[in-house]
Amino acid sequence: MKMKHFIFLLSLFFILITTFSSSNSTIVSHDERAITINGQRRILISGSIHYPRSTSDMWPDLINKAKDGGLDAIETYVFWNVHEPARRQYDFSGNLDLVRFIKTIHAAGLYSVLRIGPYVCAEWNYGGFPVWLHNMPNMKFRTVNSGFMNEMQNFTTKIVNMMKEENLFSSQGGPIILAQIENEYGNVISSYGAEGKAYIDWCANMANSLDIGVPWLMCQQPHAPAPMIETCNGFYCDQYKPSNPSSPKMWTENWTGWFKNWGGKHPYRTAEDLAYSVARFFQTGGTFQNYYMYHGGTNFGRVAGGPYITTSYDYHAPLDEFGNLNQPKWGHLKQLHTLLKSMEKPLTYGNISTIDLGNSVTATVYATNEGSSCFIGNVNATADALVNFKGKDYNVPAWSVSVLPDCDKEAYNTARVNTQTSIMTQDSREPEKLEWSWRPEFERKTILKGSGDLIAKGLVDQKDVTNDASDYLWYMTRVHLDKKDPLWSRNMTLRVHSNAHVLHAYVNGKYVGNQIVKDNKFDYGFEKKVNHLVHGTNHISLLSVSVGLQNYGAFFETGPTGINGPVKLVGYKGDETIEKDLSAHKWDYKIGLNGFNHKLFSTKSVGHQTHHLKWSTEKLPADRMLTWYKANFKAPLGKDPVIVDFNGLGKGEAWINGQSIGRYWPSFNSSDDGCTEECDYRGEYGSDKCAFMCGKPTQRWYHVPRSFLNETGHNTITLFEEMGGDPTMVNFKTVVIGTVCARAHEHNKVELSCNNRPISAVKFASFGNPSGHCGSFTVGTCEGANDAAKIIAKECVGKPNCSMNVSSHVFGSKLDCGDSPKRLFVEIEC
Ligand SMILES: *[C@@H]1O[C@H](CO)[C@@H](O)[C@H](O)[C@H]1NC(C)=O
Ligand SMILES: *[C@@H]1O[C@H](CO)[C@@H](O)[C@H](O)[C@H]1NC(C)=O
Ligand SMILES: *[C@@H]1O[C@H](CO)[C@@H](O)[C@H](O)[C@H]1NC(C)=O
Ligand SMILES: *[C@@H]1O[C@H](CO)[C@@H](O)[C@H](O)[C@H]1NC(C)=O
Ligand SMILES: *[C@@H]1O[C@H](CO)[C@@H](O)[C@H](O)[C@H]1NC(C)=O
Ligand SMILES: *[C@@H]1O[C@H](CO)[C@@H](O)[C@H](O)[C@H]1NC(C)=O
Ligand SMILES: *[C@@H]1O[C@H](CO)[C@@H](O)[C@H](O)[C@H]1NC(C)=O
Ligand SMILES: *[C@@H]1O[C@H](CO)[C@@H](O)[C@H](O)[C@H]1NC(C)=O
Ligand SMILES: *[C@@H]1O[C@H](CO)[C@@H](O)[C@H](O)[C@H]1NC(C)=O
Ligand SMILES: CC(=O)N[C@H]1CO[C@H](CO)[C@@H](O)[C@@H]1O
Repeated sequence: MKMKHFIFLLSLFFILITTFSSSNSTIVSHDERAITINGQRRILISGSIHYPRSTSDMWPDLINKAKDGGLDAIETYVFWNVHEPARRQYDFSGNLDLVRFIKTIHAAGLYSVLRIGPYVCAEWNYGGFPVWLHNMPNMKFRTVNSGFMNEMQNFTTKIVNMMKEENLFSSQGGPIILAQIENEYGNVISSYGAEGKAYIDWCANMANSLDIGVPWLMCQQPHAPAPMIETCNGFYCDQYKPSNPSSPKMWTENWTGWFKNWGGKHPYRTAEDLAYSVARFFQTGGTFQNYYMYHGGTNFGRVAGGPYITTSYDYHAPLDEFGNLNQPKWGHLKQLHTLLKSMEKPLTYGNISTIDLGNSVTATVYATNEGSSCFIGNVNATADALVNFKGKDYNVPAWSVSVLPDCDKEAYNTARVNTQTSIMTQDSREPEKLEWSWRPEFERKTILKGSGDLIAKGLVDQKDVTNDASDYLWYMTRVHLDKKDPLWSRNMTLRVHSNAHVLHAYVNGKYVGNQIVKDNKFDYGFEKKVNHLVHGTNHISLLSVSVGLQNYGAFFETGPTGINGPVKLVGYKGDETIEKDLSAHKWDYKIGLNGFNHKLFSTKSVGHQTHHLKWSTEKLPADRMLTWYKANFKAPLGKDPVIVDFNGLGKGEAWINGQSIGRYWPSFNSSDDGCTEECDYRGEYGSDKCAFMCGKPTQRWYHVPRSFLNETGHNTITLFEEMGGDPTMVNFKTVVIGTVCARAHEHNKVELSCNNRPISAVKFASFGNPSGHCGSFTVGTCEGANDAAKIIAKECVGKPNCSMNVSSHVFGSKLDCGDSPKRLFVEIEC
C-alpha cells in the first residue's frame, strides 16, 4: 500500500472515530426475539401521544406521566397536512414543533418511535394528506404514481433531514429508536392489484435509502419487504405471528379504548381487559408493544377526520384528554409494566415452554440459567380456574393472566385491580355570567343571491374547490320560471342529492330546511316542499358543510364531498311528476364564511368594527342560524384543566383568544339504545362493547388549554353558531377529582390520592366481603373488628394522599368470611 493511500485511510478512520464518539450513538437492531439496543434484547413499552393533540406546554407533564407509568418510549405520527398546508410552505410552530416534542421526550430520558407515514389514518383529517395533493393533476394516492411518489418522498425526506440535523436518531445519540413508513397498507393492498406490491416495495426502498441508522417498521404489513419489520395492530395481538421468522413479535397499536363519532356513544375499555391483552401478548412471546393512544387529547381547529370524528380524542386512554391520570387504567398498567421490566432477561433470552392446564388455561415458562418467569393465562371468558402448577394451587379468574416473576408467587393478576378509581368532576364555583354580543354571518340579501368567488357550469366537488380551507361552501344558482311553466300547477319540492355532511337549503333567501348525516349514511337525498317560488328569477342557495374528511380505506381520497347532485325542482300532481334539473346550470360558489375572512375570532378584531355589519349587544338571539357570538371572561384560577360547557348551543366552531378549540356540536345526541349499565371486562372487546352516555350529547364539554388563556387579563370567546343555539348557558369550569374509590385484596397496599387537593371525608370503608360499584358500595356478611372508616379517616383526611396496608393487623381480625379472600373497599371524597 502506498503511503499516500495509507495516510488517506488513516485520516478517514479518525474522521469516522470522531463522528461516532462525539455523540452517544446507540445501536438499534433486532433479531427474531426482540428489538436490540446496543446488542441487548429489550422489552419495550411504548405509548402514542400525538403532539398536535395537546399544546407544547402540556408535553413535559404528559411525557413525565408516561415515564412514571412505566413507559420506555413515546410514539407519534407526523401530520403532513398541518405541516405543509400549502405546497412547499411549512409550519412547525407552536404545537406543531416536532423537533421540540422529540427533544422533550429525550430530556425525560425516554425513547421515541417516529411513525412518519406520511399516511397516518389516526382519525385525522384526510388521514394526514394535504388536500392540495389530491388536487394536483393525475394524482392517485398510495400507489405507483409519479406525482404522489415525488411528494411523499419530498416530505418524508424533509422530516428525516430535520431529525438528522438535530441528531435525533439514536444512531446519532438521539432518542428515535424506530421509524415507520406507510401505515396499515396490508389492509388495503389487494385493492391496488399488482401496483400495490410495487408501491410498497418502492416505499421500503425509499425509506431505506434515507439511511437513518435505525430500523424501519411497517405495521399491518404481512411479508413486508426486507429489511422493514412488520408489526401487528389491534385490540389483541397474542395470536399474531410475524410472517418473517427473523422478525420479533411487535405490536404497534394496542387500542386502549376507542374514538368517538358525532352522534356516537362514549366508548369504554376496562383496565382489566386492557391489562389482559398486554399480559397475554407478553405471555405469548411479544417483546415490543405500543398503546394507541396513551394520551389521545383534543382535535383542535379542523384536524378531526372521519367524517364525523368528535373534537375530543380522549380515547379512554391511560391519560385523559386533559392529561389527568385515568385511574385505575394508568396505575393498573404501571404495576404490570414494572413487573414485565423486571422479567426482561427471561422474557427475551429464556427458553419458552407452554403447559396446557385445560379449559383454555395455559402456563408459559421463560427459563434461563439465572432464573425463570411464568405466566398463567385463562382465556376462558366465563369460567374462573383453580389450577395446579408446579405443585401449587393458583386461582386465575376468567379472562385474566397471572404474572409470576419467579414462577412461584403471583405478583399480579390482570383482573385484580388494586389501583384507585378516580371519578372526575367539575369545580363547584358559581359560573361567571357572560355578556354576549352578536352579529349575523351575512346580510340575507347579498350572500343568497350569487356573488361568489367563482362560477362554474355544473356542480363541483367540495374539496376540489375549497382545498379544504373551510368546512363551508355555498352552491348558488338561479332558475327562471315563467308563467307558463308546467310546475305551477303542481306541488313543488326542492330535491338535492348530496354527500354534504350537513346541508342547509335556502330558496329566495328563505330557509327551506337542512339534512344531517346520521348513522353513517353519507350519500342521501334531501327533499322539502317549496311554495314560495316566484314568476321570474328564483335563487337557490345551498350551504354544504363538511365535518372532517375521510381518513381510511382504499382510494379514500377520491370519496365525493359536497353536493354532487342532481339538484332538481320537482312538481307533483297525482301520480305524475315532472322534474326540472338544475345540476348543469351555471353555479356560483362561495368558499368559507365572511366572518372567517374578516377574522372575527381574532383578538385584534375585538371591540373594533371590522366590517359593515356591527356587533350588537341588543336583542341577543337564540336559535338563530349562521350567527357569530362573542364574550369576555376571566380565566378560572389555579392550574386545573379548563373546560367550557356548550350546553344549549347547536353546532359550530369556537375560538379562545383567536385560537380554535375545535368544532362543537352539543345538540347531537347519541341514540338511546346500546348502552351497558355496567361493563363486564370478560370476553372479547370491540368498539361497541361497553358504551355509555346513551341519549346524551356526544360531546358537551370542550377543552380550553391553559396556554390559550390569559391568567390575569381578560379573555375572549368567539363562537360561530351554524345551526342556532342559545349561548347564555355557556360557562367555564375546571376538571378536578371528585370521588376516589379503591378496592384492594388483603396483603396489598391501598393508595389514595386526590391529586393536589386534600382528602375531605371517608364516605365508605369496609374490610371483609363488601360488594358493589364505586358510588354504591355495600357492606357484606362479614366485617373486620375495627372501624375501617375511622382508621382511614385518621390516616388520610386533610392530606392529599395516603397509603395503608390491607391486613387483619390493621383492620381487625374478628372475621367470619370463610375461605373467600378478604378485601377492603373504600370511597373517599376530595
Ligand atoms: C454522552 O452521555 C454522557 C452520559 O450519559 C453525557 O454526560 C454526555 O454529555 C453525552 N454526550 C453527548 C455528546 O451527548
Ligand atoms: C422538495 O421539492 C422542492 C421543489 O419543489 C425541492 O426544492 C426540494 O429540494 C425537495 N426536497 C427534498 C428533500 O427532496
Ligand atoms: C369455558 O369454561 C366452560 C365451563 O367450564 C366450558 O364449558 C367452556 O367450554 C370453556 N370455554 C373455552 C373456550 O374453553
Ligand atoms: C435452553 O435450551 C437449550 C437448547 O435446547 C438448552 O441447551 C439449554 O440448557 C436451555 N436452558 C435452560 C435454562 O433451560
Ligand atoms: C298538493 O298536496 C296536497 C296535500 O299536501 C294535496 O291535497 C293536493 O291535492 C296536491 N295538489 C296537487 C296538484 O297534487
Ligand atoms: C339531548 O339530551 C339532552 C340531555 O339528556 C336532553 O336534554 C335533550 O333534550 C336531548 N336533545 C334531543 C334533541 O333529544
Ligand atoms: C394578559 O392581560 C394583561 C392585562 O390585560 C396584559 O397586560 C398581558 O399582556 C396579557 N398577557 C398575554 C400573554 O396576552
Ligand atoms: C403525597 O403528598 C405529599 C404531600 O403531603 C407529597 O409530597 C407527595 O409527593 C404525594 N405523593 C404522591 C404519590 O402524590
Ligand atoms: C406495611 O407493610 C410493610 C411490609 O409488610 C411494612 O414494611 C410497612 O411498615 C407497613 N406499613 C404500615 C403503615 O403499616
Ligand atoms: C388504518 C387504521 O384504521 N388505523 C388505525 C388503527 O386504529 C386506530 C383506531 O383508533 C387508528 O387511529 C389508526 O390509525
